[in-house]
Amino acid sequence: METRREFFQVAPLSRLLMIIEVSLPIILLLLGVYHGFMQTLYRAGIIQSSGFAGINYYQGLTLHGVINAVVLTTFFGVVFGNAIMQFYLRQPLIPWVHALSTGLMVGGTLMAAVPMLLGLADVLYTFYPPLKAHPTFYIGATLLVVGSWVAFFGWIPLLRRWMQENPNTPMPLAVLGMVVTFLIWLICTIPLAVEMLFLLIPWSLGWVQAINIPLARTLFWFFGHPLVYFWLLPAYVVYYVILPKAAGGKLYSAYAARLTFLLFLVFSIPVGLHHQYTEPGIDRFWKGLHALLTFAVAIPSFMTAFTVAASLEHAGVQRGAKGLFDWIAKLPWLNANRPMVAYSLAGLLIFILGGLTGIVNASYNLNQTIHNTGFISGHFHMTVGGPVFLVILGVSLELFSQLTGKPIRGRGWNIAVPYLWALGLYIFSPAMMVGGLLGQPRRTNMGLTYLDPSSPHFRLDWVVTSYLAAIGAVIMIVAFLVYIGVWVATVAAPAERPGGQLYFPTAETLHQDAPTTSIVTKLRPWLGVAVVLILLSYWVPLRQALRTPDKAVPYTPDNPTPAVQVQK
Ligand code: HAS
Repeated sequence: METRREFFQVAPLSRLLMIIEVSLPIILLLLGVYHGFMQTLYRAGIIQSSGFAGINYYQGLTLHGVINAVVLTTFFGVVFGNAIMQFYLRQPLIPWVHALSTGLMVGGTLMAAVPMLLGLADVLYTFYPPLKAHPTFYIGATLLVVGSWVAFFGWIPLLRRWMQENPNTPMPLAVLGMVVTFLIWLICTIPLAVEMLFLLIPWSLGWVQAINIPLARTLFWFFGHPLVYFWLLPAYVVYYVILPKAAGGKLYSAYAARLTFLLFLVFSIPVGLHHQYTEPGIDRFWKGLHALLTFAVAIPSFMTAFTVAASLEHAGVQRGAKGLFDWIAKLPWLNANRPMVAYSLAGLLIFILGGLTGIVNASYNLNQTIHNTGFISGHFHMTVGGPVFLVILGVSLELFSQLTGKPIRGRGWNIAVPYLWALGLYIFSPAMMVGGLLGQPRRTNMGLTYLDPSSPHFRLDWVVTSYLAAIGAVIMIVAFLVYIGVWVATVAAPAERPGGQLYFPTAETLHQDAPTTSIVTKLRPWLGVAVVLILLSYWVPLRQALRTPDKAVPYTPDNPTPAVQVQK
């Protein structure tokens, strides 16, 4: 049973590195969020170019996607993991490993930023061919990933020592959640490394002229879907470990929570072909198998919906709720001293629609209707832009406050952020989804002729959905600006306690936790099943992709992204 613990004092070097890890992505986010907002104004025809200083549609979209979906999430996964490991394992990080990891991540990010800002890497956050970037983009992205691996490798000796010292205690739930998150990350970034080292980097350096596009895309999506669970699982750690306590109750079942994380380890990787249903060269059987496994990966999220709702209901009852739904009203929605409740509840409410639309996407036949339409943007903003983003914002501010010793300022404003964001997103995303169902494209740089009543391509219904999406985006940008205001006020506040005192409120479990003999306290069997499933589901598709002949895609420094040039 997990009980409340005292804070853990972080060593000075790790404290400094963690402040960098938590602050740098928030600073970059100013650029990332700005370019997202510009996309919506551009798509509604309110502005004619999607950014300042001549930044074009694809460049702005690349900055938006790479900063928000890749840089922010990777830094957050690492700094949150660093905090969880130190707090629950009660050990400091290994200083040189921590310094190496942060150095690689910061260096890699800056290296990738230069070509993006110069317009030499307009390849979007999905960066697969035929779009091509300057080599420094790929090398920078690779260093960012390697830095996150180093962080993970640095946790293993701590974990081993803890297990030797606590042989009869199951791994703390938060630690299990983060270890599973990074195991998924480690496995799924291996195909990405292969794509980078053997396909993309030689091709962008001009060492080879031709590239196997289906193979590169299959390797990318081998990484690309598990990636979303690398984003999601830290949020689940917060929902299972912190939220029930902050809401005034207990975790309904630690056993269910452990099983959830382990099921993600098994099912989150062999599903990437659901992004490639429409691509030729891979037999339908394998796409069908991945569709089936995609439905399987929704099961741990359904379990989470049940377990978290039951924990919240318990919290409501502890706070005096009587009837069937009274517990909802009794939750501390507006308690400014427990901001993680507001950030978590808003994220969960968004994820109901975000998750359900994922199941629509997974259906082989429904996918034919919505693939590459605005529906997909609607879906992923309600997942990565909803629960994931809000947990990142809430926890980053809390970590910054703990690391610097500065109290969070503007607490009332702070809890307005998630609800405002949710309101904006509940306008933005459904508008994108309805637009998608009406045929509105997901990404478009085709002159936006649908906005011009004199054009034969004019579509009034698309104008309406584009404007609604822009209205939602205005509300979201207001929420983000309020958040930045709270952050700046916090930075400006004088420290009130020594910096580096980590503390996570930790929920006890209502039903007994699993004994150490239980299968849900072991990692190896689940890892074994995961590897077998990956081999079974990817062996043939990769062989099929390998058979495709390489295709020459012209590359010159003036024409770094040929497909974009063609569309223009
Ligand atoms: Fe997805 C495309 C299928 C989850 C992100 N997804 C994307 C893309 C992104 C993305 C970024 O099968 C676009 C990639 C690109 O650029 O092309 N997705 C799924 C499925 C799930 C899913 C089945 N996706 C996510 C998550 C993401 C994410 C999570 C980010 C973090 N997705 C797809 C498919 C595509 C796709 C296809 C490709 C489409 C195409 O054609 O291109 C599932 O994991 C979802 C399961 C989730 C649930 C929801 C459970 C609800 C919960 C909330 C409970 C609420 C409570 C509140 C407790 C079943 C846990 C109660 C409280 C009160 C107070 C009342």
